[in-house]
Order: sequence, then C-alpha cells, then structure tokens
Amino acid sequence: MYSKALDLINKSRYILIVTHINPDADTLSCALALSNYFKENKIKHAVFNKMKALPSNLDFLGNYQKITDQIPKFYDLIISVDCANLKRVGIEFDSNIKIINIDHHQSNNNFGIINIVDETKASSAEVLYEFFKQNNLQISQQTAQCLYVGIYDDSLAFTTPRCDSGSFEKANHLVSLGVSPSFIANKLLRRDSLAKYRLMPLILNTLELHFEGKVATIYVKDEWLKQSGALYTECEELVNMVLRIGIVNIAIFFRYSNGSTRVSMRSKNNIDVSPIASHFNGGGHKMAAGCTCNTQCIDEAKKMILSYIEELNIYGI
Ligand SMILES: [Mn+2]
Repeated sequence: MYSKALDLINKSRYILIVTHINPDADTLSCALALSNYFKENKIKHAVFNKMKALPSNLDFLGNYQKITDQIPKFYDLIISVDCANLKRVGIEFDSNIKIINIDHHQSNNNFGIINIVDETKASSAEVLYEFFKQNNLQISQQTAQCLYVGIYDDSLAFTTPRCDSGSFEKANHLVSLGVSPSFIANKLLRRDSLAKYRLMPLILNTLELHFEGKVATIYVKDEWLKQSGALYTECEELVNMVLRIGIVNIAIFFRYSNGSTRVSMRSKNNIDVSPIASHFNGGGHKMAAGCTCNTQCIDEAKKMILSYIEELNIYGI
C-alpha cells in the first residue's frame, strides 16, 4: 500500500494535494509535509484548500504560502489528507482521476484507489509519517516540522485516547531530525489575537449545563465575530475549554450562519459522540465529532441535539 502509493506519485506528472474545509493543523500540516517533500524532490504539485482564510498560527510551516483555493488546469493524481470522504474537500473532481486517500477517521469510506487509512492513529500526520518511514523516504527538517505539528495538535498535545507510545516515538524521531518543540509551541499557542480575547467572554457567557451538568453547550453568533474581528477558527477551541469542567462529559459548540447551524462536539470519560454526529449526517471521531443542522436558529439546533442525546440514553447522562 505504502509502496504502491509512492509508485503512483512517481508516475504522476502533476499532483493535487487536497485538504478539508474548516482546515485544522492535521490536514494542513499533512499537505505541507508532502508539499515540502515534493518540492525537495522536484515533484510538481499544488496544495488546495477551499477556504479563503486559513489558520494563521500555521504560517511558519514551509510552503504555507503555496496553499491555494484555485484548482490547477491539469493534474493527474489527487492526494487527500485527513478527509473522511471527498465531500469534506468541498468541490467535485473528475472521477477519472486517481486518488490516494490518507486518513485516520473511522468513518472514512475508502474513496481512493489507494487507501492508507488507519483509524487507530491519533492523527493523519501519524499515518503519513508511516508512509515516509515504510518507503524509507528522507524526512527534511521542514517536513519533520509539519509532521510534528499534525501529531501534536490533533492529539491535543498528546492527550487524546488514541495517542500511544507510537505517537511519542514518532515525535521523538522528528525532534531528533531538528524539530524544536518550544519553537513550535511559541508559534502555535502563543500568538493569539487581542480580538480573540474580546470574543471569548461573549461565548463563555452563553454557557449552559444540561442533564445535571453532564452536557455543556455554548454558541457563537456571526455578529460577535464581526464585532470583535476574531475568526471562527480562533474560538473553536472553547469547546475543549468547556469540557475541562469536572462534571461535564459532553461539550457542544453551536454556530449559526446563513440558514444552518454548525454543531461541534467533544467528549471525555469514554463517551462516544460520533453516533450523534452521524444521526445528523455528520461525522468524526469518538470524542470529537460534528454535524450541520438545517435550522433557522441556534435554539432549534440545540433542542434537536439535546433531545437526540436524551433519546440515545448515553451512559453517564
Ligand atoms: Mn485529523
């Protein structure tokens, strides 16, 4: 599988690397790890993301400036990273073009001609690391940095259930290749905007507890984003913050925008939120999943999700 993927890469004339909408560090750092490797080895490629605004805290990664929302005129191979299905990319592709699918979502539907999908891994960056390692490919410092960022961020700093000794071995190897954990922490975590701190209290003010405090909800309104000048990506992590409350087992973040409500869920104590997401045509992982409800307001979406949680009768609630 790993060598087949490499063969296909070496045979291709122009490769389109695609990442998911609302990009996170995992999808972008996988794409940039490949992009740096391709650049070093003179393999022609482009990196696609549909969004106009990308998380700026990743701007220190090599080839970050290369990410484009334009599809090249010609490409004969697609490599998808961290996308559970092709819909996550947000555009349609010519179905004749071969796809290599690199991912770690349990819900991945194996849409590629080659599927390197390992749902036991804490990040797609770990899956991609295996691709480099199994093919004996040289990992430059730039590429190592990208892989480290994906591994670090998607495991929420080595704290998620799928993070294991393998995650630390990979991180250790990448650090030995020249990655600096403190440099990356400074770049990733310590460059917040002031706008974010104007927005956070508005969102935290919406905090409500349900089912004896087992479920916490928060929401953001688009007008608050406009008012504060902060981006949605800057406040996404508040759902993780709310989950830190001792009694809370599920934290849910709602964002209403243009006729639909985006629902982002996090859980702890082994509670599985992915069935909730899939019930509403979403997806994700056991402890981090999301969906979109076609509702006219946040309250409506909140009612739908909470009543489904009640119906599911999840243990612990
Ligand atoms: Mn991921």
